[in-house]
Amino acid sequence: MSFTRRQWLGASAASILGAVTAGMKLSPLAQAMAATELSPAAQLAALKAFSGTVAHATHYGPLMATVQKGRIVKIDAQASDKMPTAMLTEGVLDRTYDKTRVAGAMVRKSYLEWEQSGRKGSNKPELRGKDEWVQMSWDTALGLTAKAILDTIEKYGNEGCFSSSYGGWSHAGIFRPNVLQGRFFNLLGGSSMTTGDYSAGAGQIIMPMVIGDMEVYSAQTSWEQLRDNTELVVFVGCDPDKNNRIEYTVCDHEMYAGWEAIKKAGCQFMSINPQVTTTDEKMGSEWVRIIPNTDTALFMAMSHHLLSQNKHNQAFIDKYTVGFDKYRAHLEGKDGTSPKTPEWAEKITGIPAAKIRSMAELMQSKRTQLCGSWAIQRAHHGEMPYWAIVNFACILGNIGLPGQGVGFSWHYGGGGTAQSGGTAPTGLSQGRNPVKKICPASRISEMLLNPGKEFTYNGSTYTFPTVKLIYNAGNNAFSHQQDLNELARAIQNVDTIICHEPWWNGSARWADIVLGATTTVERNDISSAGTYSIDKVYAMKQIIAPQHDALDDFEIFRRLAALCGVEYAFTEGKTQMDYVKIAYEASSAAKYTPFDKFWAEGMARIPVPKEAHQWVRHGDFRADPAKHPLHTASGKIEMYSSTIEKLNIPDMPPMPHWQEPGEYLGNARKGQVHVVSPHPYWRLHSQMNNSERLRKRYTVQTREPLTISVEDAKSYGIKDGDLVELYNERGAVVVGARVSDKIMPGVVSLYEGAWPQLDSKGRCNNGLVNFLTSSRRASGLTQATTANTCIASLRKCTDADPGGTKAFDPPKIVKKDIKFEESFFGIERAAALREKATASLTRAEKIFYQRCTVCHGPRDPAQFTEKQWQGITPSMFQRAGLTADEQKIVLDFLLENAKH
Ligand SMILES: Nc1nc2c(c(=O)[nH]1)N[C@H]1C(S)=C(S)[C@@H](COP(=O)(O)OP(=O)(O)OC[C@H]3O[C@@H](n4cnc5c(=O)[nH]c(N)nc54)[C@H](O)[C@@H]3O)O[C@H]1N2
Ligand SMILES: Nc1nc2c(c(=O)[nH]1)N[C@H]1C(S)=C(S)[C@@H](COP(=O)(O)OP(=O)(O)OC[C@H]3O[C@@H](n4cnc5c(=O)[nH]c(N)nc54)[C@H](O)[C@@H]3O)O[C@H]1N2
Ligand SMILES: [Mo]
Repeated sequence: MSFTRRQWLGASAASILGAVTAGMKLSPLAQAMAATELSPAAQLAALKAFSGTVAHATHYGPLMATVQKGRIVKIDAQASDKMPTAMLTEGVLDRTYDKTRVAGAMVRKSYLEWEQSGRKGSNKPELRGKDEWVQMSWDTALGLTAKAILDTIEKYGNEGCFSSSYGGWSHAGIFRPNVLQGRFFNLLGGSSMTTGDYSAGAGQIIMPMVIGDMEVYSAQTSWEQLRDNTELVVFVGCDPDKNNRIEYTVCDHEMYAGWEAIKKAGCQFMSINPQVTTTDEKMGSEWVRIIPNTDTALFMAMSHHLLSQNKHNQAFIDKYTVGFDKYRAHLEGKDGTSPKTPEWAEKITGIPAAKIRSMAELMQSKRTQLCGSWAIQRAHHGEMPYWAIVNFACILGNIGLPGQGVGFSWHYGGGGTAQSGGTAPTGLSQGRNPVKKICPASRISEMLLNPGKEFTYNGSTYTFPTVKLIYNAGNNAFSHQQDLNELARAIQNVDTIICHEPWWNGSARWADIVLGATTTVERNDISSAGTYSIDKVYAMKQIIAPQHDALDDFEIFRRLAALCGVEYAFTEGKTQMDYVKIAYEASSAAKYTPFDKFWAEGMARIPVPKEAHQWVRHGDFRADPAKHPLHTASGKIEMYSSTIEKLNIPDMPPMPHWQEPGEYLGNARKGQVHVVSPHPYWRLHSQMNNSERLRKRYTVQTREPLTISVEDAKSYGIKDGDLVELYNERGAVVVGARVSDKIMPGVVSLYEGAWPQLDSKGRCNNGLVNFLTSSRRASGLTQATTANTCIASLRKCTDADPGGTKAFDPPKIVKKDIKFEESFFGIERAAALREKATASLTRAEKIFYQRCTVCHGPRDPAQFTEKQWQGITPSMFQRAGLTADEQKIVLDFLLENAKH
């Protein structure tokens, strides 16, 4: 496990050779090759001496870093970034050198003592978040990591190890830690996995049943069609301006011009939202205030109204939908429920009945595009507003018309951009995970507190595994999960928590072993731009040497793999730079630009065909529903679903129903407020909360800002800039008031992702909203998060601990030279696991597990029905770049093994 050359093979060729072979003119490829011939020490020295500029790319945008003697002194956006943000130019730089960096391999003090005593007594899980840390050699820390994994598997099976690394928001490249983690574990027989995600967990299960596609991760009608055709855009909690400031790939902000043009063409905008967004400010939207979590009632009432006026599009309904009569009977109250009149909805939504009528008529009389956010489905019964919106669009009859209909991804990935149809660079596969135990994202506490408990998910019944080890890489679970006090209790049932992290944030502090990872600017990688457009490939070149004693995620897993005897299977004998090149060659950009030119220039384009600018979502289905049926049970839009009826899930009716959320303003006590927790304007979730310059722009008395209405502030005696305590039975946070006329009374807004720091009274002193949110599930169908279903009380905070937030003070760390006998780790136990795991895969499995699992964890084919796979695969296949032949092989495999 000594310091190997391999780690440095990927070091930035330009930087190294700039210093080492000064004056020589080599192609970047030749430089990269030559650099690999240098000794690791020489490569490191070269990086540390380098001065010049280096191109890199991030979730925040493509950048050009100015480096002086191995240190980044300035970050500028590349010319291709259409709207650079301070996250790119300040945040990336600040966080790289911040004092919160995890300097190397760390083990929690009480955990270490527990291991040293032969696991006798307790490892004091209650001290997570407060304990001191011991920094030790990578060899010892990785030995302890491997030992913990093998101990767990020995006692509880592979399913005793759980991956909370559900998503890939860490960085934009192909070496995403969650993917590398899956690859490593699968070589040892796999682990229990998180399934689905927090983003759109309800939408992604309900929409395939209703309209045959997840919709949430699908391309939208092109902006040009909206510019040329749309008269009215309706945002339902949708905020493209804020949420497109970052991307899952590299965000170069192509979308702003698209929306500008739509506005300039005279389109009218309406925003149904408890608060005004920056999108609304830019587009001049009419603001319709809605009580949070009541959109279902609004869309049902608008539907009711159009039916009562005979203004529904019966021809569309007949040709393209099933189940209308049942839905109509429910809307009209012919099934014994109350009629869903505008008066009925007024009481629920807070929108006057007359307004509901006029909104419905406006949408019916104009060429209307409905844009639903994901925020509205991160709520109790979050499936229902989506379904109610789709059914309303059916009643309008405008689905599939240019610039009209319904879409749920306008705020994401530059939705509306024209698609190249090309293939993005993709990285290593995760391989096949033989462990079938899953935990839907958002259920982690429930799983840990209820091992063996049955639950339903997407129509099947599963049981929770007994989890004794959590492995978390590139995910901030102790930030993104709801009800963190509950999670803190639940993880006390777990022996070991391992976390790869560059920074001392929540997940690092609440872990037992923290493996200090390099950040994106400290290694070579590759990405693309435009989640949907895939119109550029970006080089993510190493800019500086790893900080402190940090290692790349790839290198951490390589060393772990080496310890467990699966190094070759993990690396396949390739270096990180080899993988970068392979990924590039497999991308569509390689057809137009050779690798060395791409790497030298930092970006290569994938052309977008002209006709892509005219693309219409659901356009094919509209044009010929017989030839292009939807992948629903009926091939049509299901306004009522017999499939769901048969599943017979108590909280999941077979058509949109208004079901009262477990907590909302309609059942809150007097004086309580609804807390919505949107995604932050100045961050990507928790990332960059440690940037001091960014914090200066938004914090109030060093804390996270709380948007509160003028009316509520007045009634609580709160002034702008005051500290506020927001609390409920689950927890409490201290935040700073931003009094605003852009939020409705009764609702407060607190961005997710502030780092945790508990004050002397156990309140989060930095304002992490997930100490307040509830871990209630959306429904028994989807088990999705309900982050936006949250009621709390508030008061002016007059007893805050002095000195402001301490969330960015690193924990206490001691450095120690700890050694164990090699036999202590029991590494030889890996051999048997390795043997069992390397059973051969079929060609179809290889393609599926290698090419289709690079973004999210591998889906077990049996999780979805044939129809669902047919609905999900087209966009998945395109992005993964499968040939027609490969698509057929994989689809056959999926259909054969689908849920029956
Ligand atoms: N209340 C509330 N909660 C929410 C939401 C909400 O709307 N409201 N939204 C939910 C949603 S949709 C999501 S997607 C989740 C987001 O939750 P996460 O995906 O967990 O969010 P991030 O904070 O982006 O986590 C990325 C982590 O990777 C780390 N990282 C960065 N670079 C590297 C690297 O190179 N290597 C390694 N090993 N780590 C790295 C970062 O420091 C960070 O800890 O939050 C969910 N939680
Ligand atoms: N800048 C930035 N952009 C991001 C992210 C980030 O962290 N930072 N994260 C990315 C990720 S992982 C995701 S999942 C997406 C999230 O995308 P979304 O989930 O769509 O966005 P949010 O920011 O959570 O919320 C958007 C709006 O929903 C409104 N809202 C909340 N509840 C309701 C309701 O009940 N009804 C109505 N009508 N409106 C409601 C809020 O007031 C807010 O204005 O964003 C992505 N984009
Ligand atoms: Mo998300």
